[in-house]
Formats: sequence, C-alpha cells, structure tokens
Amino acid sequence: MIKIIQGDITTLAVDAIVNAANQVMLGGGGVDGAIHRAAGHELYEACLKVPEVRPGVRCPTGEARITPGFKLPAKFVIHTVGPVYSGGQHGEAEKLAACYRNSLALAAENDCTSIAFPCISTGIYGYPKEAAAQIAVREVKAFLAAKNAETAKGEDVPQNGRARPPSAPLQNGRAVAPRPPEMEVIFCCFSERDANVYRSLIA
Ligand code: AR6
Repeated sequence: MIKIIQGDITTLAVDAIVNAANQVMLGGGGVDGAIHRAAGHELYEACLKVPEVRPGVRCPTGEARITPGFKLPAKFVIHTVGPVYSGGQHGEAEKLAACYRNSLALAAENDCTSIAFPCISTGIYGYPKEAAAQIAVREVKAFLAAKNAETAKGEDVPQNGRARPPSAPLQNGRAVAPRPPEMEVIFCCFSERDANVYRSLIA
C-alpha cells in the first residue's frame, strides 16, 4: 500500500524512516540533520560504528545501511545516499532508483511492515523533483508488486501431509499459510508542493 503525506518524517511512528544521508553518515543538513537531532546522540554513535568501505565512506551512493531509531518514534533509520544531480547524464537516475530498491530490501530483511521515505536527493543534492518522484514511485510499485506476487505464489502451495497451523486459514478446502502483512510505504513530503507531485503520479 502506498500513502502520501505532507509533514516531518521525524514524527512518524513507523517501522523505518529513510534518511537522505551522505557517504560519511555522520549527519548533515536537511532531513539528515533533522533525523540526527530528533534521534539523539546515540544515532551518531551508531553511525560511527558502521564500518567504512573506504576512507570516509560508510555508505556508497545508491546503497543503504540500517541503525536503530533511538529517540525517534520509528524503530529503525535506513540511511541511503542519493546522487548529487549534475545534469542527469552521470548515472543519477540509476543511483536514485538503487536507493529506493536497497532501502526497501533492507526494510524487508528487518521485518519492517511500514517505511517512510523523504524525497531523496531533491534538496541539497539538487535532483529535479518531478523526475525524482517518478523514479521513487516506479521503484516502490515494482517492489510491492514483486512482494505480492511472492506472497500469492506461497499461498498456492498446499501444506500436504503437514498439520495445519492453528492460524492457517482454509482456501478451497486446502490449508494455506497465513498471509504476511503487506508493506506500507509512505512518501513523506516536507512541502505541499512535493506531496502534489506524488499525488499526480499515484492517481
Ligand atoms: N521531513 C521530511 N522531509 C524533509 C525534512 C523533514 N524533517 N527536512 C527536509 N526534508 P535534503 P538531499 C526534505 O537536502 O537532497 C544533507 O546535508 C527536503 O524538503 O535533506 O538528498 C545530507 O547530509 C527535500 O525534499 O537531502 C547530504 O549531504 C528532501 O527532504 C545531503 O544533505 C531531501 O532534501 C543530501 O541531500
């Protein structure tokens, strides 16, 4: 399920909020600064413990790392690093798509059933808002569709010869595994204008 809201991502009580971080992962301006301020110093300490893959780089552009949310209402912070926009001919679109894919995969690995994204790269990093939103929506829709297909496939398999777990419903007389909760993906836009860009894409 996809939701669009206008507001401050640091206030959301979801399983994971995504941070538009930089490669060093030790805080910065924009949403990164807001998340570090709201989560408290423990977030900085946790980020410091994320191993560097090369000097000064804890999270390369397009990848994602996870930490607890500490004082935030969110359980986790997924830090991802969007591309700096420099005209669009330097692989920016693929890097931005990878941010969404890798953040969603990390959320799923950590059993998150709700995740909120800011508009990655569209502030200090200068990515055009409409183009970035198109990529974000495309990647989230693809992820949710793949997840639903996987769930549906699992439900087709009868649990022959095995005792039906008490919570497993019957479908056409066959036991099926209980359906895992669907992932809720929230696009948390700081401005009403950004929210409207997403609304026009989802409608
Ligand atoms: N809640 C939701 N969205 C927010 C919030 C908030 N509290 N604050 C800002 N935004 P930016 P980037 C929106 O610049 O472009 C940092 O210094 C904002 O309106 O935060 O990926 C990092 O350390 C915009 O739509 O991230 C990096 O160095 C969106 O968040 C660099 O900035 C992203 O804007 C990353 O730049």
